[in-house]
Amino acid sequence: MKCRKCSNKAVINMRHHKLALCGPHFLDWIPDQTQRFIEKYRMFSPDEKILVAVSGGKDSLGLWDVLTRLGYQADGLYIGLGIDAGSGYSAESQRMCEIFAESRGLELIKIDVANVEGASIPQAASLTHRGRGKPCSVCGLTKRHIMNRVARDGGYDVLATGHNLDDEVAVLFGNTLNWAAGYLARQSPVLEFKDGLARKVKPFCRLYERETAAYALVRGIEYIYEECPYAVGATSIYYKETLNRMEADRPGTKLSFYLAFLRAREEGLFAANSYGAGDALHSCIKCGQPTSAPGQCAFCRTWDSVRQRQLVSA
Ligand code: Q46
Ligand code: ZN
Ligand code: ZN
Repeated sequence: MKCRKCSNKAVINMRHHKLALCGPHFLDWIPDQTQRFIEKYRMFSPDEKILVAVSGGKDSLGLWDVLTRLGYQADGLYIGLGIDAGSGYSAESQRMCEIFAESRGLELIKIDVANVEGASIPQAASLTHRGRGKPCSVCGLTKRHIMNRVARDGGYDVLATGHNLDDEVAVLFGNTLNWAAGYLARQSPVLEFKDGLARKVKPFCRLYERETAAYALVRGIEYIYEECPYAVGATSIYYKETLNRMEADRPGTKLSFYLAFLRAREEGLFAANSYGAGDALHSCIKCGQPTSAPGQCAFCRTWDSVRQRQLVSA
């Protein structure tokens, strides 16, 4: 297979785009596409300060790389979850982020959950019995809170995550199977949050996972291959496998499913389920972050109960 642009040997064939590219042309194509999506969805402008949430994986480090190549001011945020599970997952993912930042002279903010909150994510999950033996519910809640806090305290305009098309389509598929209209209304490449929260953006949302993986590989980015050990058996992985089978039979299925959804959303299909002006959020009385009910937010309630249980069991 030859590169469409120069006839050298192609490193990737993107059947859904009917496009094969060599290494150098593919390394240009990914930032070009990303810039197009940034502009199309009005994610941010060159003078805005971006915080990229990095996990040490190919998507988030690839995104950080692309944003700095495009000339944006982007710092990294690594959240140490304290997940070991025999594989040293958190230690290794942190190491990948550090290597990446140091080799490029970039600013990496590191927040260790156990240091700041007094317990690692698995410890907190087992103390609160939240999430039926899996720490994902405490983890998601905690990551969201810390990202918002760091973005707010650091004066960042935008919070960028490395979600790729496969991630977005798996979420969309799950929400569609359940007709979760509220979630469908909120799934978007850009989340404009009021109440002092940073805007959330996903500049890789139209890139297949295969493409972000190839980018990291061709670009020589060192990243952690393993997924978090708690991701095993997640429904989202089952959806991804199902969608991969559909994509193999009909290239472009995932992209057209996602784009058709965005069009329908744009045309107001879920407008009735969006947050309206009447759904004003409250400020958490403890941390000040927005919350749907008056009083403490879910993060503060969860971590207060973790600390109380630690005292009881001490
Ligand atoms: S939520 Fe669950 Fe992930 Fe947290 S515990 Fe691991 S799998 S990292 S996106
Ligand atoms: Zn080429
Ligand atoms: Zn709070």
